[in-house]
Amino acid sequence: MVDWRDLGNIWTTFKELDIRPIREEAERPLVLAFAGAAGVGKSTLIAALRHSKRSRDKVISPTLETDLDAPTRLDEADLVVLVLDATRGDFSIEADWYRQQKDAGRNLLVFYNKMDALRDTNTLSATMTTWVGARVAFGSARDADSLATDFVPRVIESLPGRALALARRYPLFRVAVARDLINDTSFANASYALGTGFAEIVPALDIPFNVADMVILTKNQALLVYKLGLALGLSTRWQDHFAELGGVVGAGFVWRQIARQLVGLVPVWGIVPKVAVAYAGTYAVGEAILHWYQTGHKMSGRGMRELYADALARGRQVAQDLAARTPRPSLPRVALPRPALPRLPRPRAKNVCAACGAKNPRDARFCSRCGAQLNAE
Ligand SMILES: Nc1nc2c(ncn2[C@@H]2O[C@H](COP(=O)(O)OP(=O)(O)O)[C@@H](O)[C@H]2O)c(=O)[nH]1
Ligand SMILES: [Mg+2]
Repeated sequence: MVDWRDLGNIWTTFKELDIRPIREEAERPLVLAFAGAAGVGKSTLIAALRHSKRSRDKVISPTLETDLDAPTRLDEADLVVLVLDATRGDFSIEADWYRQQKDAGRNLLVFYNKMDALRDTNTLSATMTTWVGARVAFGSARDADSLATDFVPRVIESLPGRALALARRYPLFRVAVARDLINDTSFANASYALGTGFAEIVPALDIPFNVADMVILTKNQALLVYKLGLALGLSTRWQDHFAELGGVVGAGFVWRQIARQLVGLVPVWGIVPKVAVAYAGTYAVGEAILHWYQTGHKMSGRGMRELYADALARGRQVAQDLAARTPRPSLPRVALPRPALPRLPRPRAKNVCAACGAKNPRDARFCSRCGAQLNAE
């Protein structure tokens, strides 16, 4: 029996979840390999992947580093990154190597490194035809920001379904993977809320959800918290998440705080507030956790209020977009008898003189300008 005071409480919901498959996926081994000529920046790139601002993180990230002439143990790799030094113009050795590896069925990504040192990008675009059909990324292994914009999303795309394991082992991917998780779950909750029809306010809670909604939405929120914990490198035991994250998101009763900001708008918006709250409640929890991970501090009360306002603004936008995209039920077409329209006289061609081109009244038989005979109708 659901106790309404427990509705929306992530920590109570946790106990009912089967988190084992998620944990197993996050712990499944994942190996990245970096291949390339000497000095292209493989070791620098590997160090960047492992780097974590939070010193308490001890990350075990299995990587292989190999030259092109001695490709060792690449079968173990889930993804092989071919690292190029963008300042060198000739990649013919790399091109041969790439074709061999492609034929061997390997999962490959081409990375143009040292883009910061490149003077002339024209020489580079000429080499692009070598990698037709491949995933290609550009950046600088020395600059984490440049890696975040291109390299990070390309690697995530290259390893579908492996984002948790990737982020867990290689801290460089953590924020990007966490953001994807937050956005996907918030959007899924918004879609769910849209699908379940009109808002019903739960009287004791001031929340535009019914009991069944709350159970589903909070379950998704709890799963998000657990996945975020895994992606950000926390322990796989949910009890530890409770200790770490409990203080960060409170009792998880974010729905109510968010819903409070909506007071008075419910009658005007119809379905929108429910969908917006479903999005915003999930988004705020995720962002609060990410903030804690990035800064090491719990968000302040003021920070939380700002976060709620931002979350709700996003939620409103998503709700409106979703509602606009949902097809309205169309009425069946009924064949009605067409009313008979009065017949109007058809406009007739003007009476134009074949000899001089002058226009004449329709009933004229001779041209008023040149006197020639007009074609009788
Ligand atoms: N300008 C620049 N230098 C880099 C970059 N990445 C690596 N390097 C430098 O290139 C040299 C070789 O790097 P290293 O990682 O040891 O190459 P490896 O032999 O492929 O492992 C070092 O001096 C690095 O500092 C980059 O993105 N930009
Ligand atoms: Mg090296």
